[in-house]
Amino acid sequence: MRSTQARHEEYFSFLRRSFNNFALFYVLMELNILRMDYFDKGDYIIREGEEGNTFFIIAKGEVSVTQSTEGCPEPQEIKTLGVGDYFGEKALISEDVRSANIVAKENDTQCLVVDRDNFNQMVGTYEELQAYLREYVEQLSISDERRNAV
Ligand code: WNU
Repeated sequence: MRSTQARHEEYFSFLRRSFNNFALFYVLMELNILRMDYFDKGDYIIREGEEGNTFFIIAKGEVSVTQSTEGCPEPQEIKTLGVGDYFGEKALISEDVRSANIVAKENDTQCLVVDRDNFNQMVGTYEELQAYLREYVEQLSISDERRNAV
């Protein structure tokens, strides 16, 4: 029996190979399952506290993840994400408002965008992917508490 980890790696490697496949990419764009959004340096892709119905995959550029924490007048940078990284899953999975800011770090940052319905369909197909994301999102909530996010 293959480990869950090994199967996740298979899914992700499948996804990576698929996104290199121009035909599939084209079909997903044509079917409006995927769209590309463009941002300039300093643009807010996500704002904490707002409602959100979209999931993002970075196709070009870098973004900064920032969050308001107790006792700090400005949101603090908690990490940066680059090409192939994704974000925005937490609001969809925990049915909550956005829990951090996502800010473009470069001009012409490009993100593939998937809406809630397509995200649920995508994730719902793979029970293990769903379990994996739920677990990950719980970890994010724990690290939010540790840094006293407001
Ligand atoms: C963090 N705390 C919170 C990141 C991306 C994907 C995964 C980490 Cl699986 P949202 C804001 C988004 C949130 C996450 C992202 O920011 N995020 C974090 C944290 O420590 N959010 N609360 N680190 S990068 C990241 C894991 O995607 O989803 O819809 O919007 O709340």
